[in-house]
This record gives sequence, structure tokens and C-alpha cells, in this order.
Amino acid sequence: MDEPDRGPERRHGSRSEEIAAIVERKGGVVEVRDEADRYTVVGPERGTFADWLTPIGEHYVCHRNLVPDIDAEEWSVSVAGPDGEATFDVADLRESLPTVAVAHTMECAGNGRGQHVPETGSVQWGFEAAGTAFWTGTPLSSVLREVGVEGAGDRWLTMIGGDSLEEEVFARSVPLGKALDDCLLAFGMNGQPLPPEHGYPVRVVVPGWYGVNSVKWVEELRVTDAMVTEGALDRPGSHAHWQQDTYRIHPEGADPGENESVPEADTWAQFESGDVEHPYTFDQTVTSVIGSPDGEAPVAPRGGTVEVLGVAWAGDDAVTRVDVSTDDGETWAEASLFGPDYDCAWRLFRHAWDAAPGGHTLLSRATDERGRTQPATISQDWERARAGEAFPWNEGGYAANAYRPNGVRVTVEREDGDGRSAEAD
Ligand SMILES: Nc1nc2c(c(=O)[nH]1)N[C@H]1C(S)=C(S)[C@@H](COP(=O)(O)O)O[C@H]1N2
Ligand SMILES: [Mo]
Repeated sequence: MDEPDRGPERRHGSRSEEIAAIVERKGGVVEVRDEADRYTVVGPERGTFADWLTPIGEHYVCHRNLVPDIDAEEWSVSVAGPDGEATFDVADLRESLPTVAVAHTMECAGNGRGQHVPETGSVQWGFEAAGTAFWTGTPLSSVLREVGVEGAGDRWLTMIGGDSLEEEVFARSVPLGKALDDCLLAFGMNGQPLPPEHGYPVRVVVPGWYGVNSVKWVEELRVTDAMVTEGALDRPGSHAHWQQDTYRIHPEGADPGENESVPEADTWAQFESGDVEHPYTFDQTVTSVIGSPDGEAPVAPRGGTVEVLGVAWAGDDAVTRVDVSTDDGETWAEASLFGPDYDCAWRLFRHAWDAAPGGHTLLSRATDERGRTQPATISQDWERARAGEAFPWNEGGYAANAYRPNGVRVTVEREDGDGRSAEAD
């Protein structure tokens, strides 16, 4: 097959189409396949962020290679620990080990990448690459006990995807402590069998951490002394691309180098402390999205108010406060948090807005239990970023949580004397 020219200009062309498809589409979920970068992505509309549970059909999808064609009857996960190796097929996981359900807000580390100026490479997500589902499966702690894992120590768990290519293995490592704490081998999503695009028959779910850590179609787990580095696995192909070369926060042109460990896994703590030169994207930074009004059509007040609804999350930390501005950031009001309150899943927020007719820009700004608040913008000035005044522009466009780009422009109609919209009749 002839390969089309994939020069820089051509790639930029395909990026623009991608941006149009993801950000400007109307009317439902759209799958975009970027052959140049081998990415398949699907993203929902803004209205998805007005509900707590994300239906499977509205949950974003992101992966690099094609969905592997897997026969679940034949599939097994091999697990290597201190006492040797064991394999688990899907029936073993379902029937011989405990089943749990975990609420988790999945978010792509590239969510907000399309808000970086200048533009970075790869999928140009706006705010769409996030969703909350119930994931059903076996606790990793149960699986790991079977191969002799008792405590975590400084060890890591390296996870390999069944979509690995001969030349490039899809491998990710998380601290073993996190794996034992709350991670699972999931075989169900929102009460349904795991769909192929979300990792059927079995995927890892790493609650509250960026999506890339939740390896789909998982085929191998290994307890290791270090996170995966190049040449660490006895397999052909490159091993560390997804851990060491990508998904790290660094300025343009930096060579991130390889680390075997980090003193602290929290993404923002790595950045703030300056101890990790090029932070790894593990837990999610605090952020929020308004889901309603969605800006698609004018809204009419009821009894003078319009309800502003949205979601806010902060990875494995809790959201403690959300503020809403209905005048483009001039003034702010504290919203109420309501609805389900699970570790590692987003909270709903609402604010009753005294909405006057005309055009308004709505913003939301979340704060987490560590007192971290979303910054307004993304900036190339890393000093400002370290002071918490902006999110650091980084070459991979990862982990962005600026609130201004997530804002929504809304037109409010006049309400008539009966408390009904003038144009609703
Ligand atoms: N094996 C494998 N797992 C993977 C990926 C992949 O390309 N291969 N993509 C990761 C990325 S980048 C994200 S954001 C999440 C997305 O999960 P979802 O498609 O179920 O939303 O899967 C992660 N797990
Ligand atoms: Mo991702």
C-alpha cells in the first residue's frame, strides 16, 4: 500500500481537520482516525458534562493502535510476582476472585491540549476527553496476592496492552502501592460487558489517574523494581515510549530522559516541588466543565433564573469548592456541590443564575482538598505556572486545567410576565 506523504505540512492539515471534527462537530459522538499518528478518538458534546454518569455511548475513546480482535474465551492475563507467574482467564477473574465496582472519572492526559498556544502535536482535545463510569472487575490486590505480593515497598507494577506492536510495546507502570490500594482488572462498564473500544475483555482501571495509565486489552502484569525503562522487558520492540518519551510535562525541545522512580506520584506535586524535572502524568489535576447551558441554543430563564450545571474533579483528591462566573470572570459565586460523592469520580455542581437577556460568558473554577485552584490560562512562563498563576504550556500538551478555555458563551432570551420564556410559546 502506498503511504501518503506525511510531511509536517500535511500533518498540520490533518490536525486542522481533527480540530474541526472534535471541537466544532454538532450532533453526537464522532470517531476520528488520525492515520498519521495512528490515533482513534471519539469525544462527546458539552451536554455530557451536565450528568454524573456518562453513558457508554457518550464516553470518550482514545487509543493509539487498532482495537485488537480478541476472543475472550482464549484471552488470559499473565501476572508475574515474587512467587513466580500465574495466568488468569476471564472466568478465573469473574468466578474465583472477588468482584467490586468502582466509580472513576477517566480523563485523557491530553484533555485541553487543543488549548495550548502555540499548538502542540497530537489529538487536539478541547474539554471532551473525560467521562465517569462504573467499572466492574477484580481488585488488583486480589490478583497480586496470588503471586505472593504482600506489601508495596518501592516497587512498581508494569502493565502491557494487547495492542502492542512488534516494534513498540504499549507498557505503562504505576507505583505498586497505588495498584494495591484501589486499582482493578475491569471486565464491565456501567453494568455492561466491557465494550471492545474500552478494552474488552479486560482492562486495568487506575482510579483518579490519567487515562493512559488504565491499560486496555491488558495481557501482562509484572511487579518490577522500577518503572519501565528502555530494554527492561524481555520482548522485542521498544518498551518505554509510553512511559518515558511521552506523557511527561516538559518545555519544547527538552529530552525528558528516563527515571526509574519518582519521589511523589501526584502530577502537580512533581511539578511544584521541582524535584522531578519532567513530571509524569499520573493523577489528574483539578478541573471543571459546565455542561448546561451548553451554548448551542438560547436559554430562557424560569422565575428569573437559569440553572448552571457542571462537573468538577481532581483525580484522587476531592473537590472541595466550585465557583461560577457569569460575567467572563469579573465576579464569582460559590456553586453547590451535589449528587454522588465517590473517591476518584467527579462531583456535580449547580448555581442558580439571575440571568438577564443578552450574551454572557460562563466560567467555572474548581478547588481541591489540597487547596489547588484551576488557573485562568495556559502560559509559556513556567515561573508563573509554578506560582499557581497559570498552567505550564508543555510540548506534549498534557494535564492542562485552565478554566478560561473551558468557558461557554450563552445567549439568554427574555422571560415574559408569566415566568415563561417569551419565545417558548
Ligand atoms: N492498550 C492500550 N491501553 C490504552 C490506550 C492504548 O492506546 N492502548 N490508550 C490510553 C489512553 S491515552 C487513554 S486516554 C485511555 C482511554 O480510555 P477509554 O478509551 O476507555 O476512554 O486508555 C488508555 N489505555
Ligand atoms: Mo489519553
